[in-house]
Amino acid sequence: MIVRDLAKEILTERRVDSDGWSSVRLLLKNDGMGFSFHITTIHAGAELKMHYRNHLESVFCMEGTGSIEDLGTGERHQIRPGVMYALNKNDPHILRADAGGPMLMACVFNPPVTGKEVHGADGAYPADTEMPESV
Ligand code: 9YT
Repeated sequence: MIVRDLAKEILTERRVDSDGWSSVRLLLKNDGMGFSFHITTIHAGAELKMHYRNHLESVFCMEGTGSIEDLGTGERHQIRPGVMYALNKNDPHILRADAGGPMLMACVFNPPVTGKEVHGADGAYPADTEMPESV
């Protein structure tokens, strides 16, 4: 069994900070679960263009409000606590947090990320390889 405490792990190398977000990767590839599990904070007012070509991702909003724009269809969906989105088609998207405060999200990636990935210039994480600390 694996038991981890966010309040402790936030102080370790599991925490990754990048432009507009920070994340604590509570489960990674080397935990052997077949997915990774992250608690991610999207900073207030952040606008993040992403395209996970190599990963499927599901996200559940626990705190805060914002929106997600599907760049394939042009649809924009409101995000608030209790809303989940799944990028089941590797959908390119823009995630926006409202200016009033951050969004707190629980995120699952399949295949799992391995460690310190941050988004490349194309908004993706690389396919399953050992990652540089930043790109
Ligand atoms: C909400 C969202 O896009 N989360 C992505 C996960 C986070 N950026 C991370 O841990 O890499």
